[in-house]
Amino acid sequence: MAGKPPTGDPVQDAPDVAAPQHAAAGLPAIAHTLRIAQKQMGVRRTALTLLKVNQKDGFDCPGCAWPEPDKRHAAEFCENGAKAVAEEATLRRVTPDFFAAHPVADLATRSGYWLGQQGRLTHPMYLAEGAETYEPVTWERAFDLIAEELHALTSPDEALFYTSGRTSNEAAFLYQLFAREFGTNNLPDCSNMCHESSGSALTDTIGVGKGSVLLEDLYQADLIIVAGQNPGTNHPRMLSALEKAKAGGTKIITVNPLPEAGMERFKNPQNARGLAGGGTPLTDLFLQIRLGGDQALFRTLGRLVLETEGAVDTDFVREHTHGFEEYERTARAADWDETLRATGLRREEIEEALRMVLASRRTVVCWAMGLTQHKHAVPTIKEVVNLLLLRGDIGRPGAGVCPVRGHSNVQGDRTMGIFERPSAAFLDALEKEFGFAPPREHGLDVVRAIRALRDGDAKVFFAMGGNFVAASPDTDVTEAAMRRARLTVHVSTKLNRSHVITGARALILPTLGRTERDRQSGGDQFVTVEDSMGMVHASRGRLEPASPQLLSEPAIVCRLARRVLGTASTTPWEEFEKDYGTIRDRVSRVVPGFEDFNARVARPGGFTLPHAPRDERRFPTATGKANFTAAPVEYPKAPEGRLLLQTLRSHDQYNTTIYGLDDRYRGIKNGRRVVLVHPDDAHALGLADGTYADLVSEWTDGTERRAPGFRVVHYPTAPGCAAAYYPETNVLVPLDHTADTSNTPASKSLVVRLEQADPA
Ligand SMILES: Nc1nc2c(c(=O)[nH]1)N[C@H]1C(S)=C(S)[C@@H](COP(=O)(O)OP(=O)(O)OC[C@H]3O[C@@H](n4cnc5c(=O)[nH]c(N)nc54)[C@H](O)[C@@H]3O)O[C@H]1N2
Ligand SMILES: Nc1nc2c(c(=O)[nH]1)N[C@H]1C(S)=C(S)[C@@H](COP(=O)(O)OP(=O)(O)OC[C@H]3O[C@@H](n4cnc5c(=O)[nH]c(N)nc54)[C@H](O)[C@@H]3O)O[C@H]1N2
Ligand SMILES: [Mo]
Repeated sequence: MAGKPPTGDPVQDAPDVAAPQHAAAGLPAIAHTLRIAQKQMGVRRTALTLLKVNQKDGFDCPGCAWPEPDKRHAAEFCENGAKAVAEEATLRRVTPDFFAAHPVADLATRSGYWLGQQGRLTHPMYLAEGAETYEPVTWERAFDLIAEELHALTSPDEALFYTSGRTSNEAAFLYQLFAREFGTNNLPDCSNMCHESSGSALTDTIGVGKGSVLLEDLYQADLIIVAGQNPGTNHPRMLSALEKAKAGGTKIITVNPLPEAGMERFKNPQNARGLAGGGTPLTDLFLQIRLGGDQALFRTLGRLVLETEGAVDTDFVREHTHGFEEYERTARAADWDETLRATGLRREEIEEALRMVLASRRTVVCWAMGLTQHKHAVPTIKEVVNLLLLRGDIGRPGAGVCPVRGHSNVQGDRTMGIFERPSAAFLDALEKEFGFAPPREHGLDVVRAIRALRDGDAKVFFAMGGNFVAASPDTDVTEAAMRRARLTVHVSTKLNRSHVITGARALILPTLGRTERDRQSGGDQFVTVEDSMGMVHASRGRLEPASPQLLSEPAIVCRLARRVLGTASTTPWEEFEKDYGTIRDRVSRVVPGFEDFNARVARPGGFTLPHAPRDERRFPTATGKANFTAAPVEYPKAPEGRLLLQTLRSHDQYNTTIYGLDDRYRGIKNGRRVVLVHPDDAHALGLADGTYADLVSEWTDGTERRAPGFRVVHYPTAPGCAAAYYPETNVLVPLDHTADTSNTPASKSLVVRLEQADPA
C-alpha cells in the first residue's frame, strides 16, 4: 500500500525533535544553502550558478513565483531558491546504466527522496509492455510510440495532457495548441490542486482570476493580512518585501493555525542587521485560527465594519459593486458564537484585528494553500474580497488581493491557455490565428482525469513536468488509475514516482531545466515567464545541458506535433522550434496583453500585464461590477476524539521533491513521518511526545484511509488541528474530497483519528 513507508530504501526516517524557532533566514540559512548546493554542484558551479538567479540577464528562479524587486542585489537569492537551483544543476546523473541496474519494481520500493537524489535524467527511456526495465530509445522512436497510441484512441478525449507550473510561456502555448489541434481540451494542470480556488473566486467577484497588487503596493499598504501562507519556507523573498513594508510603517496580521517562524521575525541575509542582529519582527497580530475558520473570520470582520459608522467606502460600493444589499443582510446576521467556534479565536482578538482594519486606509490580503485547499475555499476567498470591497480596497495603490502563486510559471501557463475550461474568446482567437476548429467542449481537470483513468475512459497520459502520481490525492486510487493507462509519458528533469507507477507502456523524455543553455538551429533561445503579480520577463539559462541528448520543452512539443498531426496541421512547428521569437509573435496575436511581445520582453525587467480592476477599477464580470457575495458560512468539524489534519510542506522540500529530512524552523530533524499535535489534544488521546501513531482518515462514505507510523510531536498548533507533510499523507485525501466549484483537493482539512502504533 502506498501509505507504507518505502522499504528498499537506505534512507532512515528517524525524526529528532527540538523546540520550534522564532525567526527565519539569517546565517544558518546561508550555511545550510551552501552545504546542499555544494553537495549537488561542487564549489565553482555553486558560485557561478547562484549568481545568475533572478538577474536581468540570468534565468528565472525555478523556486517560487514571487516577483523580483527592481533593484536587485548581486545575490537576489534565498535559501530555498538556491536549493531548487542546486537540485536542477546537480552534477549527478541517471543514465541508461542506472535503469539497467534498477528494474522498475525495485524503483517502486524507493522513497521519492531517494529517487530525486539520483540526479538528472540523461536519455529518453522506454518501458515496453511487460518489460521489467526501462531501455534507452531514440527520440524518433519515442514520438512514433506516442503517435501510435494517440492514433489508436477512439476519441481525442481519451488522452490527457497534464502540465506542472515550471513550463515556460513558449512551451505552454505550443503544448495547448498541440492538444487542441489533436482535438481535446483535456489540459489538467497543477493549478487544479493549487490556486484554482483563487482563480474561481476572483473571476466571479472582480472579473480577473489573478492578484491585483504589485510589489509597490505592498510597500504602500497600511495593513497586510497574510492568511494561510508560510512564506518563510515557500516564498522566502516575500519576507524581504514585508520587511521593507514594515520599515515604512505597515502593520501585519498573520492568520494561521501554526506560529510560522518566518512570519514572527525575519533575519535578512542581505543586511548586517539580519545577519548579526535580532532581525525584524514582522507580525503585529497573530490570529491562531482553527483550520478552515477563515470564512467565518472575514465574515465577522465584514459585519463589524458594517456596524462601524463611516467605515464603509460608500462611494466605491455605489459606483463599482453589485450585490451589496444581500451581502449586508447576510453579514449583519453573522453570530459571535458560531464565529468563535469556527475560528477558535477569542472575541478580543477579532476586535483587535478590526481596529487594525479600521486604522488602515490601504489593505492588502495575501494568501496561499491555507485558504485554497478546503471544501469551502471559494466562498472563503470571496469573503476576503467582500471585506476589501467594503473598504474600497481594490484598484487603488497600496491595496488589493494577493494570491501568492506556487510554481514559478504556473500563472503564465494559465495565461497561455493551459486550462481545461478555456473561454470562447480564447478559442476564437486560436481558431482565427491558426485556421483550425478547436474543440469547444470543456476538458478534464486533475480530479476528473484520475476518475477517467480509473474508469477506463482515458488511455494516454502525457505530463509536461511535475509528478502527478505523488502530487495527486488518494495515492492508492491514483496509482491504480495510472496503471490502467495504455501509455504514460513524462517530460522530466529528475526521476520521480510517476516514472515507476506506469501504464502498460511508459516513456521518460528528459528535458532542459531553466538553468541550462537552450541552443536551436536558429541560435541561442530564451523563454519567458509570468510571476505572481503579472510581470512577464525573459529567462536565459547559462549552464551546459545535463546531457547532449536533452531536448527543450518547446522542441519536444514541436516534434511530437509534427509526428502526430502530420499534414493535417498547417502550423509551422519547424519554424517554432528553430526560433522561439516566432512563437511569441503568435502569442502576441492570440493572448490579450501580449501585443508587441518580442519588443517589450527585450527590455530589461520585461513588462507588466494589464489588469482591469487594478489599472482602471473596471470589473469584467457578468454584472460589469465587482460582486459582493453572500454564501452561508461553513467550517470543517471533527467528531469527538478526532482531529482536523492539514497536509503541508516542510522546509526541505519542493512539493514532491525532497531536498533533505529537516524542517529547521519547526525544530524537526532527520525525518518526515511526523504529526504535529497540540499537547492538550495529545494528552486527551493518550499520546505522549515521541510515541508513534497511524493516521487514519475517515470519509463521509464510511471509507477509511491509513498512513502508518508517524512520530507524534507535541506542537503549539491551534487546538484540534494537526499537521503532517505532503506527499506522505496524500494517501489520506479522498479523491472526492474537493473544494466546491474549483474542484481542488481539500488537502488542508481531513478528519483523522490517531491510532497508537509500534515504532517502525
Ligand atoms: N521551498 C518551497 N517553496 C515552495 C514550495 C515548496 O514545496 N517548497 N511549493 C510551491 C507551491 S506549488 C506552492 S502552491 C506554494 C505553497 O505555499 P504555502 O501555501 O505557504 O504552503 P503550505 O506548506 O501548504 O502551507 C500552508 C500554510 O497555511 C497554513 N494553513 C493551513 N490551513 C489553514 C487554514 O485553514 N487557515 C489558515 N489561515 N491557514 C492555514 C499552514 O499552517 C501553513 O502555514 O509554495 C511554493 N513554493
Ligand atoms: N496533500 C497535498 N497534496 C498537494 C498539495 C498539498 O499542499 N497537500 N499541494 C498541491 C500543489 S499546490 C501543487 S502545485 C501540486 C504540485 O504538483 P506537481 O507540479 O505535479 O509536482 P512537483 O513535485 O512540483 O513536480 C516535480 C517534478 O517536476 C519535474 N521537473 C522539475 N523541473 C522541471 C522542468 O523544468 N521541466 C520539466 N518538464 N519537468 C521538471 C521533475 O522531474 C520533478 O520530479 O501538488 C499538490 N498536491
Ligand atoms: Mo502549488
